[in-house]
Amino acid sequence: MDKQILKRYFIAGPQDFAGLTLPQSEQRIKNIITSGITTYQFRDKGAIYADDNERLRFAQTLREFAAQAGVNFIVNDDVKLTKEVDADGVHLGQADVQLELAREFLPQNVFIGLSVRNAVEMQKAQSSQADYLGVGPIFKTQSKADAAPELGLAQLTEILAQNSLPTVGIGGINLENQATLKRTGLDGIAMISLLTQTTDLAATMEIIKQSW
Ligand code: 3NM
Repeated sequence: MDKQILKRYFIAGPQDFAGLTLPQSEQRIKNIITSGITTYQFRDKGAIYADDNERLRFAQTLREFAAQAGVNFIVNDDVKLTKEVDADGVHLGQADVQLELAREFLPQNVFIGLSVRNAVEMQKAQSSQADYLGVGPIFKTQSKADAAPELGLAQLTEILAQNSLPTVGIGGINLENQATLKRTGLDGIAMISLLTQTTDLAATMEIIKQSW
């Protein structure tokens, strides 16, 4: 896997656009996909669709849009959907379908990301079949209700010292702390609210691009 694609990693689903309709969320995600990100992760926790077909169509539309924009498309958790939309990758949490099973189920060229939340998980992940890791939460996040305790910069640096896989950092990343993270050895930053809640997407992306 080319770790460059982790640089500016955007995550979102309809739940990240409070009060917007599905078509409105779709448009917002499309705007962010073309703003300068390198990867988009489709993560639709708790989203309400009319039926499974509507969800599949929504994911398929964004998958095709990302492909046209030259942005990698990763599905959160759902290996079946990953295959259905021919995604570039899938991202799994520690409690999701086991990595080995996902590896067997998915075509070989589909890469697999794994969330790690502490030193023990980081150690175990080194001998897993993960292609890349997501480590966090680094800072306090408003975007994930069941997030683990924040690592903070010192613990993040310590954990990264035992890591040899491509790794993206996540959790509470904002315009003030993103540049500092560059010095920890991460390959990229994963963001929800920094991009979904900005009032000036182009200016925000310009600042991020100076570091990432
Ligand atoms: N996963 P924001 S933190 C989806 O620690 C997610 O694994 C996390 O959102 C983890 O950029 C998180 O708004 C939410 O803080 C990140």
